Amino acid sequence: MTIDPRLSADAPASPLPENGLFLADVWDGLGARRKSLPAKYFYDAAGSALFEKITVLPEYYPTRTELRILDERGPEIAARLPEGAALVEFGSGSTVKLRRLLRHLPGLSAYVPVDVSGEFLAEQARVLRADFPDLPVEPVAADFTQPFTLPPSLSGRPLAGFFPGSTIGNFEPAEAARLLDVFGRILGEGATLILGVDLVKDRDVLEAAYDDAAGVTAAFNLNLLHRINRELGGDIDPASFAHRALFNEAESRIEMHLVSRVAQTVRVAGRAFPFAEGESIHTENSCKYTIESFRALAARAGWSALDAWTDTDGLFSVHALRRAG
Ligand code: AVJ
Repeated sequence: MTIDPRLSADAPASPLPENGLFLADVWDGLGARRKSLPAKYFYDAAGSALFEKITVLPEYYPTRTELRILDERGPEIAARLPEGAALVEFGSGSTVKLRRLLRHLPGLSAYVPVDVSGEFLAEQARVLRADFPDLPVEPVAADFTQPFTLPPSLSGRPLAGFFPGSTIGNFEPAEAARLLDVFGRILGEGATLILGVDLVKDRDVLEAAYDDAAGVTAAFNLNLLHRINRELGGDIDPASFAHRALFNEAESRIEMHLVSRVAQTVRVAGRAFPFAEGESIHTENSCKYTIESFRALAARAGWSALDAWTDTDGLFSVHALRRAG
C-alpha cells in the first residue's frame, strides 16, 4: 500500500496531476520561448517531504504564522460562520489547519473535503471520523479549479468554504479571481469563505523565505528536474541548474526559477531542449497581497470583505469573505 505524501503534516492544497499530462506539460513548458513548468508538479513524494521541511524552516514564516492566527483568532473566525454550517475545504491537503478551526466550531453540521485523489480523501475521512465521531465527513473527489456539485445531503444548510495555506498565491491574479468565482458558484449566495493570503513585505524577508540558508527550497525546486528524469526518462543534470528566488515587485510575486549554469541541450522522452547559459525555467509564482489589494481581487470575483486577521508583524492574513446575494 502506498501512503499519499499529502497525508503528512502540512501538505499544500494542490491537486495531484493526472499522469499522462505530465509529459505534455513538460514538453510544452520547456518548448516555449520563455521556459516554464507548472508548480503543481512539485508535489510528488520527494517534493511533498521537502515541502514539509520548508514549513518548519526559520526563514519560511507563512505556515507557522497562519497556524498562529487560526489558533489565536479562532473564536472570532468561528463567529463568522453561521450555526449549523457545512464547511467545504478546497484541496484538503492535510487536516492540520482544519483541526485548528474545528476546536472553535462545535456547531458545524458537516465537513466536506474536496480533493482530486479519491484514495487520499478516503484515508483522510477515516482519520477525521475517528477523531471527531460526531462530525459527518462527506468527501467529494473533484478538481476544485472546475465547478463541481456538492452532495445533495447539504442542501438547505448554510455553506462556508476554507482555503488555507495561501495556495491562492500560486494563481496569477486573473486566475485567482476566476477561482474565487468558481468557489462562489459552488457555495452559492450568502456563503462565507475563510482563506489564508500571504502579505507583501520587505524583499529580504520574502526572498529569504524562498531561498533558505539550509538549501531546502533549492532542493524542492530542483526536485522537479529529478522528477522529470525519474518519471519521463529525462537526461537532465540537476547540478547544471541553479535555484533562484526573486521578488518581482511590479507583479507583487515571488518567482522561483531554475537557471541553466551552462549552454546545454537536455532531452526528455526523445525531445531535445536547448538552453543558453543563464536561461531560466520559471517554476513558480507566489503572489503577495496587501489586505486591500486582496479585497479588491475578491470583490471582482463577487465576494465582499467581512473581516481580516493578521499576526502582530503583519506577515500573513486570514480573510473572511461573504458571497454577494
Ligand atoms: C504551498 C504555494 C503556499 O508559495 O509559499 C514554498 C509553495 N514554494 N516554498 C508558497 C512554496 C516554495 C508555497 N505554497
